Amino acid sequence: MTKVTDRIIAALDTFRIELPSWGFANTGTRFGKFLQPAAAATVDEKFSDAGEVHRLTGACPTLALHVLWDFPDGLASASSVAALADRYGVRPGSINPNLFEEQQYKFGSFGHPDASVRGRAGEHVRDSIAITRRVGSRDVSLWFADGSNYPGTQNIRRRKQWFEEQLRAAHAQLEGEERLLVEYKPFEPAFYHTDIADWGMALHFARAAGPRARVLVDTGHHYASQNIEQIVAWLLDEDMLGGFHFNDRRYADDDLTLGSIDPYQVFRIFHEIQFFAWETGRRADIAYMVDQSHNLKGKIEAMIQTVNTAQQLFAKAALVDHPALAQAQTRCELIAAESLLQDAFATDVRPAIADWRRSRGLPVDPLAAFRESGYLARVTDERKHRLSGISSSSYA
Ligand code: RM4
Ligand code: MN
Ligand code: MN
Repeated sequence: MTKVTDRIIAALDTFRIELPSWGFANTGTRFGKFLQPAAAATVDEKFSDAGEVHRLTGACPTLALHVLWDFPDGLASASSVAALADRYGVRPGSINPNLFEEQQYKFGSFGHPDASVRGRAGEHVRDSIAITRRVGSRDVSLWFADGSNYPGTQNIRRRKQWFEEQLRAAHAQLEGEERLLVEYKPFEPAFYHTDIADWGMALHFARAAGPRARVLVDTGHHYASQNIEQIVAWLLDEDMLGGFHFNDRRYADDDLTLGSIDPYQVFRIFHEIQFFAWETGRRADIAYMVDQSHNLKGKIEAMIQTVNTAQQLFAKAALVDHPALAQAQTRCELIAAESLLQDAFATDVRPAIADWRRSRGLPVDPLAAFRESGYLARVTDERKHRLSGISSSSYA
């Protein structure tokens, strides 16, 4: 075995990607949905589809779940959801509370000026932590739609303080290894201010919450051309990087397939993580999650494509010669340093990934294996009769 193959195999053995349950369901844009007859409608079907992706890729043992959509009876749904894990070979992953869909959240949740709404939002997060524990998961992933649309309409400082209070109270509910992940987003659905607009605010709130809170970086939640790998490097150095929501974008929060627009950026993010591990001897505890919902592509195929791309970019980043890079940086040898990244990025890692798959008893081409498996035809047949009853007019 060559050294390149060894490095790639070692990297892939540590690399696990969590898929989102909502990525298998019919979703769309604010203009409408294009319904797919094979889309999952129940949590059982979402586990089944995720199980298929894991069976073919060997890299996706957990499924991110959404409290409102996947636990219709809250905590009472937890044991039936946990049972699906045994059935489909995929464990529940991060638990995502929903603090944005109900009418009461029109003007916010943790940042709502009405204390009773804030209180109910806090209860929902408390329930979500209980669900997390009951299904044997660890991370509670918080994303807030909170913000305002017009200057002067909200007290930004008060809202910040309410967030601090609520996050501290939520953190106090954690036990053992459980973590709170705090996600930021600069705009949408609020278009004047969002209460957690960037990584600095998320870092502040995670610290205010308590020692088991970390920042979640959604790659689509930045202004155009922002240097995301620098944010990642800073969070690593502060021991505050909790996880990712991966997707790609060209304009805003486009939720396109990972690496479809700018694969070099994903590579640079993975490079910062692996460079950190080499330099410090510590592997950061990072939840790699996908946050994509495919409106046009086949959902399961798009997930397999995503995993494949993520593995390729992670493997390429594992090829950067770290000692040589450290030396070139110290000596300010710019072209030498830059070329170490470019050479790794240009390496064709597909043969080594194929070796890894073969040695783990996985199909060498998971997408082809999926197309040959007959799974899509089977579930299309089982699920298509429901299409007529589903509305195509709303987002979720
Ligand atoms: C947001 C964000 C969250 C996701 C919601 C529905 O843009 O990415 O992670 O849960 O969308
Ligand atoms: Mn996200
Ligand atoms: Mn998003």
